[in-house]
Amino acid sequence: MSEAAETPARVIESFGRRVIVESQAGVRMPAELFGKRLNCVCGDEVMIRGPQGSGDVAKVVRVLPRRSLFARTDSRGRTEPLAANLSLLVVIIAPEPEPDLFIADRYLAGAALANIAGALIVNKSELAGAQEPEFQARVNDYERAGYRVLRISAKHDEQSVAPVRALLAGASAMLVGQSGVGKSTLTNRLAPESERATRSLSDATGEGRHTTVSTALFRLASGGELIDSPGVRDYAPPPVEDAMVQVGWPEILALAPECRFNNCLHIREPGCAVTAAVAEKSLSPRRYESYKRLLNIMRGLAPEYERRR
Ligand SMILES: Nc1nc2c(ncn2[C@@H]2O[C@H](COP(=O)(O)OP(=O)(O)O)[C@@H](O)[C@H]2O)c(=O)[nH]1
Ligand SMILES: [Mg+2]
Ligand SMILES: [Zn+2]
Repeated sequence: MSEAAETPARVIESFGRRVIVESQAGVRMPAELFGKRLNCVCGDEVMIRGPQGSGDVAKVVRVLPRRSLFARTDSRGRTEPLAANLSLLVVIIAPEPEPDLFIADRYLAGAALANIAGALIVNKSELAGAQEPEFQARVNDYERAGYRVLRISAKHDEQSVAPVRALLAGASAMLVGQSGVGKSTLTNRLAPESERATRSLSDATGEGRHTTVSTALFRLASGGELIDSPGVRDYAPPPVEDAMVQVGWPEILALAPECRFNNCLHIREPGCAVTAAVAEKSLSPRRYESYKRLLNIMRGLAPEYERRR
C-alpha cells in the first residue's frame, strides 16, 4: 500500500469497531479498522484508504496523535477510550431523573485528569424540583468549586440555550450524564441535523423511544463541535496514583498548598487545610466525600495499574 493512497479524515461516529468517517471535503462514509491492534474513537483524526472496488469499504489505517483522550475504566478494570481530541466535557444533570452527583464528580475528575476542561449544565430548570433548596445547594457547590454552571431548559426555553452556544463556540465538547437528563434534546437543539439520526435509529428498533446507541460528533452552526453519547449507569476515570486524585477537585487542589505536609491526601493528616475547610463547611462535605470515594476506587484499581506499568 502506498502512502499516497492515504487521506486524512475525522471519526464522527463510532459503534465499537465500526466507524463513520468524514473526509476533509465533508464526504461521510462507513469505515473499518485495518488490523486488530488499531483502535479509534469518535473525534479521532485518522488516515484512511478509500474503497478499492465495489463492495469494499474505506479502511482506517492509522490514528494521528491525540490532543486529549477521554477514557473510562470498564467493569473489568480496563481502560476504555471514549472520545478523542476533546477540549471540554459538559456534564448534564437535571432534577429528574434523580441526580447521582458522585457520577457527575467522577466525570469532572476524569476530564481534569485528561487535561480537559469541565462544565456543568443543569437541564429541566423549569421544573419545580430545580427550585428545591437542597437541589440548588448541591448545584451551588459546583460554582463554589470554580466550575462554569449553566441552568437551561433544553426543551422549553430556546433563550436559555444561548449561553450554551457561547460556551461551545470554538470548543470540541462532549455531553455526558445519566440517561434521561436531556443530552439528545440539547444536541438536537444545537445541531438540528442530529435529530434525524436518533429518530431513524429508534424507528428501526421499534422502541418508540429515542435511545442514543452510538457516540457521534455534530458540528454546530454557532461554532464548535459536540459529541453526544449514550447514557451511562456509572463512570470511573482510568487508574491514577493517590496523589493525582485531587486534580479532579479544583476546590481541594486550591487548598492543598496550605496543608502542613506537601504530600497530604487530606484524610487524617494533621494540619490539613482541606479537612479544616470541610469541618467549617466552606468546602462542601458532599464534594469531599466524593473525593474520598474516588480515592478508594483508585486504590481498588491499583493492582491492575501495577500490572499495566
Ligand atoms: N421538563 C423537561 N423535560 C425535558 C427537557 N429536556 C429534555 N426533556 C425530556 O427528557 C426526556 C429525556 O430526554 P433525552 O434528550 O432523550 O435524554 P438523554 O437520555 O440524556 O439523551 C425526554 O422525554 C425529553 O423530552 C427540559 O428542559 N425540560
Ligand atoms: Mg440520548
Ligand atoms: Zn490536606
